[in-house]
Amino acid sequence: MLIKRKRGWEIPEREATPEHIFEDRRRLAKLIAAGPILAAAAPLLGRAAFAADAPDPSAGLYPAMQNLRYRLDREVTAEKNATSYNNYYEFNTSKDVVSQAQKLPIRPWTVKIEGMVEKPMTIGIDDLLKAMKLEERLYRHRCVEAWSMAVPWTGFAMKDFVAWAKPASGAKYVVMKTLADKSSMPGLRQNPFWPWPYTEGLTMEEANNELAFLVTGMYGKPVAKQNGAPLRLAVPWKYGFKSVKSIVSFAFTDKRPKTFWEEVGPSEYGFWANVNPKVSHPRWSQATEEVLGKGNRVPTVIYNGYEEFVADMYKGMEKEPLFM
Ligand SMILES: Nc1nc2c(c(=O)[nH]1)N[C@H]1C(S)=C(S)[C@@H](COP(=O)(O)O)O[C@H]1N2
Ligand SMILES: [Mo]
Repeated sequence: MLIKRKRGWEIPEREATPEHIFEDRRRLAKLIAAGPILAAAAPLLGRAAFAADAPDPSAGLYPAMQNLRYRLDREVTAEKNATSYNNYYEFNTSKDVVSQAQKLPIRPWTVKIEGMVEKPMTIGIDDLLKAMKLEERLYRHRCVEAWSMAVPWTGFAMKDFVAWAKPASGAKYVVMKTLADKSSMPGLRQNPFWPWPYTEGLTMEEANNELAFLVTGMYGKPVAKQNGAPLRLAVPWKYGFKSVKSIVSFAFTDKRPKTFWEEVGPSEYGFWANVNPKVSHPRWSQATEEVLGKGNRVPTVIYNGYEEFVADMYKGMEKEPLFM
């Protein structure tokens, strides 16, 4: 059941003023503050600024109604933390990717659906958004580096996307890839021997699990570039590296893919990557986690707290190599 209710994390300005108007006002204020020296350059500057953060054509779709089935046992992470402490290695390997990520070209953006499907196709992101039903979900996120957050994602159920894509009955996995664009992504040049594009995969059973979510928004707005605009995965019972960003293709296959991190460090990263406090990563104990923006550590729980939704899928598999 979907119920619209007021959310604590919405800041008052956003309630009163549509986002783009608010942004335009801020930009105008900045130009005015710059004063007469910039007056001559203003038309030019104005245009450049507009191109760099042009209004997102999907902005009107947000906020979407919250699905109250998915509840948190903790506070939502402050937006400024979730959008400024990021892993996005296509830009750089620090947590500070915000400024570089703004160069990510998110329109036009097309998504390929290929492999074992009834009809392979390429679809524009805005057409895909029209075909899917958006909702908001509050999800936990646990990085294998032992930090965590809780985010109001907006997007659509991956199982609805799978049904819509119509994979062949023999498909066993879905493989997702991130854009790999050398001109806008400096990380590709810094680590040229890594197996770009970033690749992740799920079994069909995992992709059809009700929790698997394809994200297009966060905090009641289109998802930020540094968080994986315009389309990223959220699989909250798995370590964060499974949640592939800026997806350009979904391929259905009967062969288990080699994922990006399995290829970079097979002794450190597995295909399953289910959150498990009892299995340490070679470099990080997984017993506890630091909550972003809070500075305290809390115990990590099996499947990141989503045991009731996902444990059945892994019955009898506890001995799998790198079942983290
Ligand atoms: N394409 C791509 N996807 C990625 C990553 C990346 O470097 N590149 N990092 C992963 C890791 S390790 C984590 S923890 C999450 C971080 O998502 P966030 O920046 O939105 O918190 O994205 C995941 N998806
Ligand atoms: Mo991560």
